[in-house]
Amino acid sequence: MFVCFLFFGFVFGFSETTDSRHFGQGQLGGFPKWRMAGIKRGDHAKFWPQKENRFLSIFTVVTFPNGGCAGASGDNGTCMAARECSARGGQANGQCAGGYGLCCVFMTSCGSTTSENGTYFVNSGYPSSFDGTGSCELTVAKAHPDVCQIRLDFTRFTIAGPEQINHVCNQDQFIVSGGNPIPAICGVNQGSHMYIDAGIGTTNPVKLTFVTSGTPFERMWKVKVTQIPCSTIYKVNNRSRAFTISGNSNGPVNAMVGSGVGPNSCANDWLLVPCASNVGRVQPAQALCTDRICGGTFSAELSMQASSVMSTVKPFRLWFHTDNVEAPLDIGNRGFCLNYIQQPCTNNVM
Ligand SMILES: [Ca+2]
Repeated sequence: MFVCFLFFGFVFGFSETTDSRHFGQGQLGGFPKWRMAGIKRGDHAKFWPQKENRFLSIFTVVTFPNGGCAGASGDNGTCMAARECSARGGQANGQCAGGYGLCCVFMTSCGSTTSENGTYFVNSGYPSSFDGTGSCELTVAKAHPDVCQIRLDFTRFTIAGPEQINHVCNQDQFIVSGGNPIPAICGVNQGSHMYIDAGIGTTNPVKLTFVTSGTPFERMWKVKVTQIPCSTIYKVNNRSRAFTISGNSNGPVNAMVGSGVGPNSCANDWLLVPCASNVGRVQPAQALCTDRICGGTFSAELSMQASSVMSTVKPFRLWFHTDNVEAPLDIGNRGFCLNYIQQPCTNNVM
């Protein structure tokens, strides 16, 4: 089937090196590899520090923060007293705070609800695989009204992949509901992560659901669920200025395109989408398209107006080129993120 490739949306962080990468033939129904700027593992250790007292004797009081800790199993947990860990449904997993606390790991599976930051959501029978059909749901309630994002880290994520023709997840699916809309994904996504906008204040809980169906398959998942307060620096920033690849991007910058000379061409850093054109543009007899896209606005034309971009060049590939030079104009660049869909041309997206 003849299909077009449609690119839209963004937020993608990157560390620049001299590089030219291509992101080819995306596995629709799989999940694009996202890297967000400014996020580190373990940042949840800064999550609402509290104090826990433990009395050793009448005269000695030892206090330690309920910070993040590395459990003996390698899983991350929260350092707390044994009785608190037990009361909150966690499992002690090694010591922390110089032996005065226990690293409390929260791990749960189908049909449960959690409000514990850093909970692991695993398949039934984990660490064994799961080869059944049905629906496995975790409800994530906010640990605090100030939470407005949830990060999912796919420590393990293997479920049946999409069908081979239209790449639709028609057997297994991982579905996020209750937050901002996210397409269902499937296949192998181990090592990837996902952010969910959970809204401000007390909102409906986010639900994470694995639906398994079809032929027998050895499935396994272990998803770390981290709750991110709105005020923290490790929250993914809003989508403004979310496409900034070249040019002085500390203020509004138009789209820059092509490899020519002049201030509006892409001579340093760029995305390359073969023969890209804006969706909705009335094409002249001689089709106009560009390859390189950079600047502060995502569009295949010189414009301050962002646009979805399409390409009909197969195989579908996306290159990202950088030149290892940031000063003076590229220092404020934040990178990019693209959503994409494969679109049958019978849909006439032109
Ligand atoms: Ca550069």
